[in-house]
Amino acid sequence: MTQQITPELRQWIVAQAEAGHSAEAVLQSMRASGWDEDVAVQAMEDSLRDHLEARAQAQGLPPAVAVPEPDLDDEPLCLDAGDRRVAVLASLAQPRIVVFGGLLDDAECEALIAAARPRLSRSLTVAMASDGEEVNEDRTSEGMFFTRAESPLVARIEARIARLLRWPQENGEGLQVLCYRPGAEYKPHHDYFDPQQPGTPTILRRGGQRVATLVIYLGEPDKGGATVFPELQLAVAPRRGNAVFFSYERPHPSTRTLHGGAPVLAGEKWIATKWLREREFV
Ligand code: PD2
Ligand code: ZN
Repeated sequence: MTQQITPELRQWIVAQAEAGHSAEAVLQSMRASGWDEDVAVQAMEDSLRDHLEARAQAQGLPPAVAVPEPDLDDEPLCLDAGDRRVAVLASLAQPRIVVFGGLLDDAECEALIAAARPRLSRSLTVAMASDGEEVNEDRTSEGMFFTRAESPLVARIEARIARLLRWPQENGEGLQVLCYRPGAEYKPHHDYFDPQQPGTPTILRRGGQRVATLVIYLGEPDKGGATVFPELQLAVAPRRGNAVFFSYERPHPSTRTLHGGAPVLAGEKWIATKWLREREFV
């Protein structure tokens, strides 16, 4: 017999949480009144998620959307990315941040750098106010974009990322390669497009919002150059072949995904960034 999750049950779950009862305690009482464990867990997850979302929207936040998410359910040490196994080195649930080890091998990093190097120019950021691109003093790196599946190497890496993050390859922007020389940095920012800016509706026509970022380290500096999350006091070391992933379910600072590239102090830092959109990026 299937057990019905009624509005009354949902309200009861929310009331328990608001009264400060732990998830474990609520689950225990549901089990004691005859609820199947899986049904109870699902009912709790759905009720609390919907309740929090209603509250967020009542406060004027933009709606939450689905985001890419690697499969960390059984606390794996490694994930199958199709043609490669990728290590899970660290993860944070809220905001969702995952550090991966060995996403690319040394030869792949070298090949991406070699293909990008002759095409570098001073990085532009999307100029939100005018919907064009402009040189930005907050971003003192040099960069270039590959088009999607531009070469067999780029296509292979994109397929690996799609499998790892369980997000369609066509929802990705082209890989961007950046080089930071000593002194270069990327000041803290959010990667989503600010809904308040006049240029944003035009940008969103190409596949909706950005919902996640994967920064892959291709070349290590000798010192400095961490990817930093100032609100979390988290710094990810830029080790070659590793990557940091983070997602943001709404274009709002409440996601606490403010992040930057700390100044390179010695040597050169090379990265490839993959930004993931809600829908196919055209
Ligand atoms: O280079 C980085 O660590 C970095 C920091 C912040 C890259 C990006 N943002 C990005 O490409 O969005
Ligand atoms: Zn960024």
